[in-house]
Amino acid sequence: MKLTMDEVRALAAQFAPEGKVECPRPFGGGHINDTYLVCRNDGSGLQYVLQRINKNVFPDPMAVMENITRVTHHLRKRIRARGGDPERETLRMLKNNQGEYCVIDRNGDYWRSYSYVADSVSYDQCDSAEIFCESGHAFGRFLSMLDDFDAASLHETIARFHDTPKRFRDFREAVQRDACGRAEGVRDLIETALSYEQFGATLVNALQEGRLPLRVTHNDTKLNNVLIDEKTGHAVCVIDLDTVMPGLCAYDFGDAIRFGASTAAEDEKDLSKVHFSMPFYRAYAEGYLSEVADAMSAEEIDSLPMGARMMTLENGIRFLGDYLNGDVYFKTDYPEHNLVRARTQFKLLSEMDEHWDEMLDCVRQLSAK
Ligand code: ADP
Ligand code: GN1
Ligand code: MG
Repeated sequence: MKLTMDEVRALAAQFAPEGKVECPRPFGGGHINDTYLVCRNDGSGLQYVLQRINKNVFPDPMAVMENITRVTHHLRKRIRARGGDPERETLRMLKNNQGEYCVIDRNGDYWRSYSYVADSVSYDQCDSAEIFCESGHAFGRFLSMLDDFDAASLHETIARFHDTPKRFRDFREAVQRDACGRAEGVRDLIETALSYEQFGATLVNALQEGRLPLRVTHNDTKLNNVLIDEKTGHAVCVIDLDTVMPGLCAYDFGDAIRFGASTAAEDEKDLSKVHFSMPFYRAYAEGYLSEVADAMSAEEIDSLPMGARMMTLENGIRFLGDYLNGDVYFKTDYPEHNLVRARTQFKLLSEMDEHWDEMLDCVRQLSAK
């Protein structure tokens, strides 16, 4: 049963030394966790984030926390070494009064708390090429600061997260089960999705054949997972570290593009407003590649635009699959929300297909040595 606000406040108080907090306020536009902003009521005015980890999505919350504490520890060292401010440029997980990183509520859900980055904003839709370019720098720096972190030592917090062929098998199952009788109404979209099944194996095959390297990647690089400094407009901090795992650069580059290089929100109902933006694509690629191109092979560079198509396809089948399953994974505000999201993804994908040559030329030019 859902917790009352008093119960949420009591959980938050466990992360405040004096045990005094103002009433937590829901905030942020994520699809997975429940996020609250908490203010200490001890005269310090300090704010921090309280978050319920979605255990339907993350079956082993302690493994998630172990990854995050290790990765942020490493990032802090690298940020300090380059003269940055670790308190602003990465998250700091807080311990509760018993010295633990998580508290468990009466439903068995895990809650954690971490530093709030003041004077920053995150965007649920991209309307500035400069800001998008900044987020490219941020995710590029994130990758390069983790280049000496042992990828194999990380827990796989969601098994086969970007294994697109596996996502297709799950999608086929959802279509077959048709748990809510919704499949008939969306036959057109199901057929479109299935027509991409063969393409869906491209990156996984390249990885298996050793043509692309595994790196420590973020795996969920949408624009609202980067905090932008309100005053300077520069990216400050990469957040939402739950899916930091071994992965391909193509996943990180690709997911950022599918979300940010769209002229409309991920859940825009009017498809005539949804277009793939080449200028935004270029802006992100400039930011990202200026940080990481030197460390990449030609094949890895070419995999980046492929990642954009792959992540758009993957999210398309995930949203549509969740719609067919009865909206059990992503948070939704109304019954067709996942369907609306799926339609924007397939619209974007078809426009990316049309721009394929330009997308490829762009990353090749930007990384030419
Ligand atoms: P989800 O997995 O649900 O996406 P996030 O960790 O991304 O959860 O948090 C949801 C939103 O809350 C973010 O998109 C951002 O807007 C806001 N947010 C999260 N952490 C912070 C923070 N430390 N400082 C400022 N805003 C934050
Ligand atoms: C979820 O957690 P959030 O809202 O940043 C999802 C991503 C999807 C994205 C689609 C753990 O991201 O994989 O691409 O929604 N995160 C998880 O908007 O499944
Ligand atoms: Mg998020």
